Amino acid sequence: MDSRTVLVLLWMLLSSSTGIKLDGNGYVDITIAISSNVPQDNTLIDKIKNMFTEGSIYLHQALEKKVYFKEATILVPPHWNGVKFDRASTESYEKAKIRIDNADSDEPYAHQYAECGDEAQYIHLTPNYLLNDSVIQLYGPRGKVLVHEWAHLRWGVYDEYSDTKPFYHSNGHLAATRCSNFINGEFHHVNADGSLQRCNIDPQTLLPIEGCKYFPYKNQYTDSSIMFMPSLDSVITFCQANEHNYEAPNLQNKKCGNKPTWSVIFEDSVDKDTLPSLKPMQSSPPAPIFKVVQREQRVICLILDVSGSMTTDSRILRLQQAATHLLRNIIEDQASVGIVSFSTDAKIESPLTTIDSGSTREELIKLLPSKASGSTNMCNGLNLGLQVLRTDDGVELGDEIIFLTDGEATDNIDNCSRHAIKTGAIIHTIAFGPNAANALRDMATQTGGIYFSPNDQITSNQLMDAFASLTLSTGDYTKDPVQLESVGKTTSDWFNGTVSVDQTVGNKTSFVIIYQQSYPIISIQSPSGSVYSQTKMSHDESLKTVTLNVPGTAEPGDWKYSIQTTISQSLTITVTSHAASADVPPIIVKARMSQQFSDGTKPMIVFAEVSQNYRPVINAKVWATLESQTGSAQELQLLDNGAGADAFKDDGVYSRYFTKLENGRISLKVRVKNQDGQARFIVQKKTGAPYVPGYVVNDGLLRNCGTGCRVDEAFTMDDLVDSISADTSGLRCGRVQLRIAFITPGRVVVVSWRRSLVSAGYGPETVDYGKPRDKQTHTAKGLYGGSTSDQRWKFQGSESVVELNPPKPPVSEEPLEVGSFTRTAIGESFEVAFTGSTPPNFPPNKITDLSAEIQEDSVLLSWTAPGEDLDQGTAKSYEIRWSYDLQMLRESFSSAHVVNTSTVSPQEAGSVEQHSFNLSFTIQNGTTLFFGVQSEDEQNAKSETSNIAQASKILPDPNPPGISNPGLNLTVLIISLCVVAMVICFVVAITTWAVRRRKRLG
Ligand SMILES: [Ca+2]
Ligand SMILES: [Ca+2]
Ligand SMILES: [Ca+2]
Repeated sequence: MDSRTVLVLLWMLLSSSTGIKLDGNGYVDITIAISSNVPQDNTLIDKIKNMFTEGSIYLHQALEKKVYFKEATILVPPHWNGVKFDRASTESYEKAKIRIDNADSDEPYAHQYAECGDEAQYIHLTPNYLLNDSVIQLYGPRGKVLVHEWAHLRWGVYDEYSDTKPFYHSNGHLAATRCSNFINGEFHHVNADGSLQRCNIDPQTLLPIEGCKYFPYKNQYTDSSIMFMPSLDSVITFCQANEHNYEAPNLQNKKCGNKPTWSVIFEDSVDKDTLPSLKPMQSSPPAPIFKVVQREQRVICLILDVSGSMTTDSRILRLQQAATHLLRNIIEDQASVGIVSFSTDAKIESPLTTIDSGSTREELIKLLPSKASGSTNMCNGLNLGLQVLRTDDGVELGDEIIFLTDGEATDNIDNCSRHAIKTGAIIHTIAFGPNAANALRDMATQTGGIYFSPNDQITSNQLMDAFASLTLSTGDYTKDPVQLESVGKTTSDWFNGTVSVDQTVGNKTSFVIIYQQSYPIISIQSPSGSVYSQTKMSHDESLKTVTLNVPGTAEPGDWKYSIQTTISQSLTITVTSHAASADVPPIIVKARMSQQFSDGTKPMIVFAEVSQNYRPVINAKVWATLESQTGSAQELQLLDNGAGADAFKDDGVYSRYFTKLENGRISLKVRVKNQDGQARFIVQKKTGAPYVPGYVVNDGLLRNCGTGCRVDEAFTMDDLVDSISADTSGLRCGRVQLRIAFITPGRVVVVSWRRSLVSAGYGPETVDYGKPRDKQTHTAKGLYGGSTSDQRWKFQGSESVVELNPPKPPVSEEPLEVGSFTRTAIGESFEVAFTGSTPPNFPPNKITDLSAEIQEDSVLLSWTAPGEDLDQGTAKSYEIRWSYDLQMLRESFSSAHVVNTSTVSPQEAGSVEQHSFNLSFTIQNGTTLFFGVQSEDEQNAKSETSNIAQASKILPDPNPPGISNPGLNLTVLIISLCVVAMVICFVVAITTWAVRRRKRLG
């Protein structure tokens, strides 16, 4: 093993040791943070505990008794009092994977935007969701909803329901988007007054029109799936291959290549190496152990390297400039700060001092070291810093260290870093220059700190950015600094620009200008034209820094700065502000990479999230700059288009692949602008447990009707395979229900198949359900026994009884204009180390938004073009294939029918591609076809197969079933409802048969 491989393994080992992990069968290190926006209510703590205790039992049940919640920590806000909470250690709001905060809606969700199988960002729950028990009715038991959200968060699976495509056609039949295939229900339209109406069918698409809802039967005979509807009592686990609905147009199929959730959890998730071999627990899991902790005012020690090498490139000056910015504009009031410097020896420059005024800040700034010499004994510095942190209360627990150094340690830092990690302090590390020790990164990763590796380019302003981002949010973003601008230029004349102050910010606004050599001429103009000249700014000659603190709340609009220099020098400007109002959270930007380390085998993705109070900001212009230690920089525009690297269109998360990898440490900086005034706040449905409109509680079983009903019979699978019939003699009302049991490896699944065509007045009769083995007999017409006359079938008293849930509280969905704004943000630095000697060639990205339409006999496919390298450049060619069989296309793309693409030449990545073609035969009405696309680059590297698009040929029906007709009487209405329900049941039966057949063949 070479040293690089060791480094990679070590890094992977260390990175997996942070955040949530599995300790045997139990999940530990789960942090649930309550935002400081939440007023004190100690019952919230009990509700969280109950949710996890109940969730642990569901989790255990869902995954074959393999896992449960073992230990969790609840972080309460600093202002909660009256109870002695334990002291928080490294827990923080921003790193917590479960966040409790107010939002526009009480809908629980997981903030998820990575690839299938990747961990999501966090689970969001509102205080009202936890406190108000009426929501249980809408979403299901909290413990089970938690397992649903946990599956998003931990295993990167997606929802199996769809609000946008609740219905689809499956070979001519209408089906509900659901998993398992054996979930049964009915379609109803709920009127404004709460009455039910049958769903109207769109004559063009033959799909129910908007407003039609799927109501599941309260009693189901399948135990999956939690990602579809956790509120159903029988649902306790995830969809496995034998019940998975491969065709449903839901996110799980789209994002995960039509793979069942169970398979993603066991084969692709972060737990894939552990779960398959984990032994089920012999007994029921013990209740989770909870800790409730609180973080009070920040206690920070700056530990600063003043070794001889800090004189290189005037690093010591830049350290002073950036630390001054931190002390003057970033650290909040009431925080305590100590300063330690180290080289050969270490020295306390300032003991812990509580910041209570501007003058305390200036006192601390004066104590920053300004001279550098000697060697780099990091342990001396680290140990003295820890000592300073103990001076207030005897411990370092929950305190913070900002450790800055520029080089390799003279001593062995491993000797002291392990101890420092164990103290429970949060350690942020800034490894200045290219040679800093890896232990610095590990200290940050393992203590919930932030790791930065700024380079020496003055104009990239990275050290200022690093210090400016060392905040520790409590979830109340009105208290945190917001960086509006950070930019630099080397010039011998003008350095001009505009910074937009938007409505959400303006308080404590500062412009900090740093020059390299000689004091330039500076002028700053407010939107209404007031000019701030140099006399209104403060100038620190030794720090080569000019500061303008705008008094009061800075006027919203475009602020213009003009800086003029007569000699060639580097200049930077940093603009920071705070919320304009205590009750309007500002627009914030978070930047991150999909991985903190890459060996080039898996593409890296750059993400920037633009939001305001959890609302996405869309249509903004977002650029990322990725800069290496050597100063080579790449600029990428990040897109929110739902194609390539971007998981969802218009979710305020802007993404792009980072393809031009380079060995070494790389920093990430993002700039955001509302360039053409198009940016909007929107309310967007996130991935999470579904709201259930209601249930069919009387599911038409014969036991519920009057005299003359029969109890349903149980049938075995063999009965089903040969023929199904039921003697309905004596029946006067209701439906016939058949229960079909079949055994899959490991469990018994009971499927119900209902029929609703008992006639009154025709006397005893045998209803032939046909032979499932023969697909042809199962046309919709066949189901009616050959009759098309509605009058023939009458229903007496067994219509569905639907229990409606209260409607979801409405949320304003009006997109709001954002107005001009600018933001900059940096992400943690990351590292690239190729296993081979050359950078890898990436194929075009997988197409994720392929859609298909059939009109007459022509097929129209649309998708977003991938590039030569993932989502950049232009791919060489496309290969389009289709099949009648979805599974066949998924599993054996190259043997599916090929479409001639010789005339199609790919456009540049991000363009809209459309290709229309005729198949060489007439497509039968009702036929469903499946399509997939692969792309190839110049080096013949092939992309993964796209998402599978499906299209059905539907001839418009001049008399579509269910078209609204006010003259119809109630009986007919009910029949129509049941007709729809029957078609669903029919699809179920076919699937059952198909599963059975596959099993036999297998
Ligand atoms: Ca302390
Ligand atoms: Ca997006
Ligand atoms: Ca390529």
